[in-house]
Amino acid sequence: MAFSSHVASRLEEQAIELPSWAFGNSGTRFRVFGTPGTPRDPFEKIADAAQVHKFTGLAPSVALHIPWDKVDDYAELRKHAEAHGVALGTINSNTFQDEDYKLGSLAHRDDRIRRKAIDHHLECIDIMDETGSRDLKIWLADGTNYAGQDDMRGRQDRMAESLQEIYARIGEQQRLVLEYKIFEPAFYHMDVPDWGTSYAQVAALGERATVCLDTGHHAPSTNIEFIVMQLLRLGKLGSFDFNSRNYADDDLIVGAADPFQLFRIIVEVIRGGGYGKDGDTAFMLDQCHNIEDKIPGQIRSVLNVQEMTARALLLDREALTSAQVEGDVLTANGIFMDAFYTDVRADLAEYRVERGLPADPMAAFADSGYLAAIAEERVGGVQAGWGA
Ligand code: AOS
Ligand code: ZN
Ligand code: ZN
Repeated sequence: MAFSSHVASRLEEQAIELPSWAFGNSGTRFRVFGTPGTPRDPFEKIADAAQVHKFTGLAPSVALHIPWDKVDDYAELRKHAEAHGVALGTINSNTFQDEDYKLGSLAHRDDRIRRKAIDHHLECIDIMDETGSRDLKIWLADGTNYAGQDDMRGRQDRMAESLQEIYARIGEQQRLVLEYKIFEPAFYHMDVPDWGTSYAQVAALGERATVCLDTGHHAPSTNIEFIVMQLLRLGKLGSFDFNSRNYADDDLIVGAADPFQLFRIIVEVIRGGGYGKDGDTAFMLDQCHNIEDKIPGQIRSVLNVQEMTARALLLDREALTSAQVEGDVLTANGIFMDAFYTDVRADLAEYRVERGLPADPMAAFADSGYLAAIAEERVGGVQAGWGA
């Protein structure tokens, strides 16, 4: 069985943005393991990211993190990316690695520090103008560790003011995307802990401000697909940071821990009009490869997303709707599960070959010798690591 032309053409609409930081070394607070051939600069990170696109056709853009990916000439970086067949994507700001930000950034009590954090975001927007990026993604580490440590209401008000100033500088074709996270690094309260807070903040800004949903940023047993449905319903689901979590913000390979959850999420994205040409919800990865090779780790990730998207596209919505109308609980659930349990791997292999891609991108990349080549070439310099 091959995919229907409808499913095949819907699959062609899929584009997944890769995080530049996935190609640098990372680990836990206990140890960061290096790999031979790890990129030393943003140019090498982009060259590695381009490999993922080359072998899968799924990852045409790369997100940057500032200042980790700071360069002197962004036009040159953009040209370099284009020469490698990819584009520069979302610009991620960083207000969590500077001594000044110990007690917060956009929500800080001290005007000087708040000014510095706002200016950093304005600089990120200048960079977006040069890289041609659409989205500024803001994730704030702001929060407190102890009850009474600071006035939560005052922090919320200051954050709103800071965001307003940043939003005022966002171009007509650009968007501000605000990510939320339940905890970490702050352990009593985060200033943007949940989708409701992110929604309230971006709704106050305007149309070009939306929410970023990182799948690893929720309490255990949260129904994430419900949040996806609600944000799409409200027209505010700007993007995903996809990854897998077993315990906290694990940043493991998407679809590894719970493929069924990924399937349920994608079903809602399609249902809500956020998928492909229908909408503008960006699919991004936010992952770190602590012990596995990074490029194959990213290849596996985008393939996992594609596999669950194919299954979600197979859902018989007409039959599902009639079962729902009939109130036939078990038939409705059975139809849903049938789509999830469909093995699409052979069809995807055929789909790829028809488009000039390798049937098995993991094997083709392994055979390409790229990892051995970069291990040999990239001698000297300092390997990029999480935070650089
Ligand atoms: C942090 O937990 C968030 O997921 C952010 O998206 C962050 O910018 C990214 O993970 C890089 O550290
Ligand atoms: Zn994230
Ligand atoms: Zn995270």
